[in-house]
Amino acid sequence: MKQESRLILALDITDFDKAMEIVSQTAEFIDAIKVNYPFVLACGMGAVKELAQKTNVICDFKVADIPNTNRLIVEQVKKAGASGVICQAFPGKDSVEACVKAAEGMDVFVVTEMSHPGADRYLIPVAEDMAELAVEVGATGIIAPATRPEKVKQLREIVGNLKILSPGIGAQGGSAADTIRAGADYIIVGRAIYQAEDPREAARKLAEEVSGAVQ
Ligand code: NUP
Repeated sequence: MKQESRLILALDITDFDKAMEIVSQTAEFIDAIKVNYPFVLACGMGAVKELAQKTNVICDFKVADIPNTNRLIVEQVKKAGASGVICQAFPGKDSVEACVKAAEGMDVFVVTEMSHPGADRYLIPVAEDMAELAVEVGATGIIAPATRPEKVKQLREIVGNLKILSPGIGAQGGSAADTIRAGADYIIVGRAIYQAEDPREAARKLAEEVSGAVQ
């Protein structure tokens, strides 16, 4: 995945034409597109294949099953031409390992602590351990919360040079510059771009903010 703007667009749009319009408006400022269930359930894996021919696509399927099912899911993601997949850590080492193995070189990002407030109950207490798991299994990187930049900094200490992708900018309250300064490699942004009056300008401003914060 290229590392130029360090901006990943979260394409949580259920209308295919609208989604493609946002993609073409913002393409200049985007390193990759992250698709999630809203887009895939509405538009199908065919739409993912189409996007993957134009740019890097990360499938945010938060894969969280037994190893065999995880393998089957990741094989489909690979077949669609995506460059990465996001999986959950909580099913355990064998499940995450199955994702890495099936990915065969495709990027695998492991969710640690999620960005929303409710992460306090189950995820925040075990986030460091999840980051260690990502290192153990040879994942490409982790997902860490832009809503808690101090946590991004702590998790960076654990994951070394693994990639850190951080969602939670804008609509969830996080700051792009603070997140990058805390050690994230990429920020993931959805609503602050696709709901903006001028999505291209919103993406351009975020890319500018990020480049100002990169040391
Ligand atoms: O902890 C996480 N927080 C989060 O928001 C892990 C995620 N994968 N996401 C995803 O990032 C979320 O599902 C959405 O696709 C995107 C953030 O979107 P927005 O809040 O910028 O609109």
